[in-house]
Amino acid sequence: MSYEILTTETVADYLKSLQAMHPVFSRFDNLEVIEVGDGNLNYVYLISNRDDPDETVALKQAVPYLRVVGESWALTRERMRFEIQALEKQRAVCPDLVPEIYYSSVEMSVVIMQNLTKHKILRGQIIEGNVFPKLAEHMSTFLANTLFYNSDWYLNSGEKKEAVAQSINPELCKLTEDFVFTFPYEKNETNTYNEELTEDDLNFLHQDGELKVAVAEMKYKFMNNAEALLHGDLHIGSIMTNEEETYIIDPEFTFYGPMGFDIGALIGNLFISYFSQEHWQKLRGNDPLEYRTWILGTITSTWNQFESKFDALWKEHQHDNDPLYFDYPAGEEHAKLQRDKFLKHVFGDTLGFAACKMMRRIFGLAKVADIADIKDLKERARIERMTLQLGKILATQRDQFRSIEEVVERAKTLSPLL
Ligand code: ADP
Ligand code: SR1
Ligand code: MG
Repeated sequence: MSYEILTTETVADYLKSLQAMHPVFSRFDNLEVIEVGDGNLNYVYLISNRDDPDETVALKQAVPYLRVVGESWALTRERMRFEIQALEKQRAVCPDLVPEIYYSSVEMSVVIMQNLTKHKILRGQIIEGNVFPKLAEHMSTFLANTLFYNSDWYLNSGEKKEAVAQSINPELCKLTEDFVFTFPYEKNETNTYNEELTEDDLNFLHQDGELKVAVAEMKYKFMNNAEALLHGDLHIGSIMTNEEETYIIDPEFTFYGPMGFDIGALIGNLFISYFSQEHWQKLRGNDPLEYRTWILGTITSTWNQFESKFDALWKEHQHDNDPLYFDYPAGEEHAKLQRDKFLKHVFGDTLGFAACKMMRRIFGLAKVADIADIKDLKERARIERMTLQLGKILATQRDQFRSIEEVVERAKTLSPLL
């Protein structure tokens, strides 16, 4: 079928026309179709049989423009090809953490996948103050498996280069280069921000030489360091959870980039949650201590578990590609030195990217509800300033922190737990 933009009216007929949907739905004449896309780019429909709600799928379609801006901002539909490919690769190494794909069509820019009916977007859940005891365990597994198995530490030289070639995603990389690493740090017409922020706040981000250089360095790493296949947009709006399970969705920004970009996206967003929960918990009459302790514990444990899981995978496969390189009496010890040094580099990158991902949400076009939904604009500005401060510290001092615990302590000095 040649490309056409689906609507709530046409989705049911489209599903009926697909052989792959016949084992899923027993009938197509009583389907409920709801559009739930709350992302910046695409349309997502949840479809279920009114007679048997277990017969259900989620259908995502890319349109030839950037949804958040409108048709005036053209964007090819190529992004769906990358999303399908990344979902398949991620599910291959994390079958319990990525939705099952039932059908995909590059021509229609469509993916039809498991409808996560028992899960909700993590950002909303965190704003509501819900706790997810297994989040760090699941996210550290996702990060360790996807980053390790899609890197040179596992793939052989030819496989890796072929994979890089298949994953060049120039349009969406350019969006990140612009909206994460450039526009928020300059007087750009796309920027929007809280009217309570002052010229001093703007200059804090726009005219600090050390910070500008640090952000430019992170952008250069993003553009050049093809370390592993990334999710590419791993903020807490790309995670669907309940108490038992975690699913990672929406990898359309995927490409071969620096590992710390994915880890930093998650950790940076959790720091935004930490700062903004000071407001949300008090608004609900709660003592913020317990919930914010859980957020900081999740940050700490995500990094620490990622580090040990990645190290274990690497140790297991250390000799696969180069069996002779560390084949001598002190070889195991030297291999460990190599792993430690690389993971230290990933840690520094993680902090630098976390910083950029946090700061972009204050002045840039794309906001996050944790902060943007705070109605009291003075209170919102206070939290935004903390976010900017931690961002500046992490970007400029990223290679000086020795542990995630130290970073968490630094965040607590800006916003004490109580
Ligand atoms: P975009 O690419 O536009 O950012 P997302 O992939 O983030 O779109 O999806 C937008 C919304 O659609 C999500 O926030 C979530 O509410 C819903 N959604 C996406 N995939 C699924 C799924 N597999 N099951 C249930 N809901 C989903
Ligand atoms: C203008 S693109 C806005 C953002 O939406 C996506 O979720 C990415 O984070 C991107 O930067
Ligand atoms: Mg999204």
